[in-house]
Amino acid sequence: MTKKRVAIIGAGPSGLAQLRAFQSAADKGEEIPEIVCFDKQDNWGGLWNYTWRTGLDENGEPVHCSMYRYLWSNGPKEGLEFADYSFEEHFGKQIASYPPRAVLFDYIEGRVKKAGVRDWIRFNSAVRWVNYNADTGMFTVTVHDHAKDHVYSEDFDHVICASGHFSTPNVPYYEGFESFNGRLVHAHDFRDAREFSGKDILVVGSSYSAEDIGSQCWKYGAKSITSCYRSAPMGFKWPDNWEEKPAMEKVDGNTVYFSDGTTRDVDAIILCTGYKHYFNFLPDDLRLKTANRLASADLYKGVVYVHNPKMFYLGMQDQWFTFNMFDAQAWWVRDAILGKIDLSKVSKDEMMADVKERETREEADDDVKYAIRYQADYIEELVAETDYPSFDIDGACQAFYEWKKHKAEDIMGFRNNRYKSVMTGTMAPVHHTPWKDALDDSMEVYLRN
Ligand code: FAD
Ligand code: NA7
Repeated sequence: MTKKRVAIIGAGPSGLAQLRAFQSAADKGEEIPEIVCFDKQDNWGGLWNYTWRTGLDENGEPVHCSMYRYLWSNGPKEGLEFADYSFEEHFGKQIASYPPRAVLFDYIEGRVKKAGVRDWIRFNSAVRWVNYNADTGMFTVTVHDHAKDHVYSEDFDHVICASGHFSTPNVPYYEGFESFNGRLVHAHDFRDAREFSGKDILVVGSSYSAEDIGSQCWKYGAKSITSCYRSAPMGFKWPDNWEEKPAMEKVDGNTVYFSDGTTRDVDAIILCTGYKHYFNFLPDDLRLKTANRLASADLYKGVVYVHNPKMFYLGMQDQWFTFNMFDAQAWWVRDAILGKIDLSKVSKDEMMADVKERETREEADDDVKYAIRYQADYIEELVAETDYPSFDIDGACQAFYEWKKHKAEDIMGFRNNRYKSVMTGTMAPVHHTPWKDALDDSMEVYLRN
């Protein structure tokens, strides 16, 4: 019998979790399918693979990266640690709790280097289209190999979409944008905070990007930061040169008008207005359409596409937990593909009921602690059904609760705190330099504790 073939779209943290999941089964002597992972970038790591480029990449593909220089983890690393590969195993010692991007990239890469799965990935390979043929029960995946400038198609028994959902920017229009006399950019294209040193900037939005990009610009010398919200303020105790305003109404020249009747003159507007789930390589019958939420639409167990259960999605939820949640999902999807979890016994109605139940439970409370616990329960549920090493998820929740408290206490100082690893039980060291003074965030400097 010929081996099953599985296509994975994306070699970011989710796709890499899937490769590691299959490799760990193979390591235990299990028969695994042929795995082919496609990534349009020339390296792995997904969003963590930093590039200075914006707009189109060297191949003419939309640049995937939404990360920027000087980005440090926005949550404690103790909440995202892999259960099968600790920070201590990777770095040979415990490290401080909010690593810069390069340090987390190194950690992500360390596990898959050790697993030896790089050969399973075809880089510079943009998936152009996926088609499901009901007669053969196979997917045809069409790929542009940019290295050879060759477009080809191959058939697969399963497709796992791990292409991320924080890359295609949601860009609203406000009156006067076309004649704004400064720099107008979406967070996706923000790269270097030093560009805004000495400038008056406006960040639009009240979520992670607004908070962090505003904070970056503050750290690297912006003259003033104004942030404005559509629904609710972030409400942190901001530094003196940061003011939070209600919704922006329009722009005239360099003057921004807010809904409370006030105005502000700014040099730059940074739209931190979120991202779209965008899959231009998927037809209607396979394409996930969901809001950015914890209970993603149309995904049984958060991973199986209810309209075609041979197709899976990883990491499509809004995220408190990241790397270990992707792992929990990847191990579960692996076992569904290996037949250890029998999806043929689950009807479409049962799958839809599962999705509905998750949505209702998410909507039952809008408290932050509830949301963190909700996602922790989800991870626990999946981990219990596979051999992914179970870990102290309650402990990880505690780290997140403390993180929230630390942010409320000191938004420019929360990254100076430390937490205990739930994988190894070791307390992180205090970082040698307060975040606001740590202008050089290279891996070498960060690890000099
Ligand atoms: P991605 O990392 O987006 O990877 C998707 C991969 O799919 C990419 O490599 C891309 O090239 C590939 N791809 C896409 N389309 C195609 C195609 N058509 N063909 C072939 N390949 C394709 N999480 C944290 O835990 N801590 C943080 O501090 C943190 N900070 C963040 C900051 C920013 C600015 C953003 C945007 C996100 C942040 N995240 C953070 C969340 C982030 O979503 C996850 O950490 C993680 O990167 C998600 O992994 P993923 O593999 O699902 O998606
Ligand atoms: P999010 O978390 O999706 O937040 C988007 C923000 O943008 C949110 O405050 C929205 O306000 C706001 N928004 C969206 N559309 C508009 C318009 N039209 N006008 C004004 N404001 C708008 O995206 P982020 O980029 O902050 O975070 C994404 C990931 O990156 C996150 O997981 C982090 O790990 C890093 P709303 O509250 O909906 O009114």
